[in-house]
Amino acid sequence: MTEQKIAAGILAADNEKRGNTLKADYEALGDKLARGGISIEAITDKVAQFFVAVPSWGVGTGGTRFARFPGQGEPRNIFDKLEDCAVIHELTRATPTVSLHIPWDKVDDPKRLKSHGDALGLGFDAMNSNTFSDAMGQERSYKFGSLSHTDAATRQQAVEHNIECIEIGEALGSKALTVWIGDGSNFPGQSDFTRSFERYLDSMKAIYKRLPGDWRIFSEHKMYEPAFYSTVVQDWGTNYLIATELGEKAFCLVDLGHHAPNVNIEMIVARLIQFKKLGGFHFNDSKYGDDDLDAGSIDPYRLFLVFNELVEAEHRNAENFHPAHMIDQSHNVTDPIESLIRSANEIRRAYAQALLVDRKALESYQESNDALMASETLKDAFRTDVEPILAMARLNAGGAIDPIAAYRSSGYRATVGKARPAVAGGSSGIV
Ligand SMILES: [Mn+2]
Repeated sequence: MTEQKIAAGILAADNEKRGNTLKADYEALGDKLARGGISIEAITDKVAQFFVAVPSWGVGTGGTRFARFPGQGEPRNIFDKLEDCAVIHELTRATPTVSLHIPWDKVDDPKRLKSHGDALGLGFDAMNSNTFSDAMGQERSYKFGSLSHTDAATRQQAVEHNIECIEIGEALGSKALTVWIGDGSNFPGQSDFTRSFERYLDSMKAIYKRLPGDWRIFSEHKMYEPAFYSTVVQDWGTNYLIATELGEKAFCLVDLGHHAPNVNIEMIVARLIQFKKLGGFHFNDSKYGDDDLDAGSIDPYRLFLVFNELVEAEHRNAENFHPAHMIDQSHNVTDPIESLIRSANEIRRAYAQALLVDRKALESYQESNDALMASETLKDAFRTDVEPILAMARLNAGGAIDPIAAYRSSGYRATVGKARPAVAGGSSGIV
């Protein structure tokens, strides 16, 4: 029996209030879609089967380089974090797994963590290593890099840390390791591009060797930051080279915030799918850089266009296509639980809208070079208000018609605020 963090009565009462309106809206949308030959039930079923992992670091308040403003009832450790993640899944029914970060979520006994997850109905998604900051008591510093460091012993330490992440993940039932490094340089001439990339590849090969047969390894590129002049894994081209050099269990992870403004991310996604190297996503949104804002909060059309490529690949049964969906956000001014609820819904919204694209018509407009109608075909789908589909998918699965309203009426934040004393620090960050 799964332990419930939100009282069943509160959820039922909130759903009861909204049930009739949802039924009417769902029927109206169903009629509209049926006129275009689309079954609303088929779309609702697909949406209900679409899941995204919550990052453990996302349930704590984030921060910027300037300050961190802790919120009420912040999780003190990974056990508290899992409880917050359970709330998100209970209400959205879209987030059954959590992505952990080591060492932030390191515990003495991973089996205890696994049981805690089981009790809450949560599984474990990709493990994330951290060699972009120094852990307490660590022998060698990552100030000048980790997997690409000039010093062999520092590289070895970073390799061993990644192997430890795999071992913890094995105990938890995870099947993937995500590697993002902060390695790079701040000044022209500071490091040799070729030699540092060679060292990185050698280190990754050592980690890859230890990867269990049914695991995947994801490398995540990022244009800049923390290094401001050059970054070892700076773009999808380098990322593709890594995945190709390592082998068939290696894939590229696309973090939506890790590109220059205006970069055509959906096109990068299409290329990686075409060459069978798309590993998955870190969803978030941004205005300027790696802002880690809520998915779809700045540019929902871009999120839709990314999903348009994913649905297109699904539609044509693209080979080796099973991307991992994960959120990677940092919440500075909102209740992290609310931001993650909203993001999970926005990601499903983009998926639902992309499922509505008339692919036959689109292809025909593309072939006949009808630019306007091709563009309108996408906009038609994007303009459709799919909220009744999302709400019905949640309701059918035991979730909330309006998850944020149900969360607010539950008083969860105030309750944990009493049980969890305020902490000054906190294990969250930007990755
Ligand atoms: Mn990321």
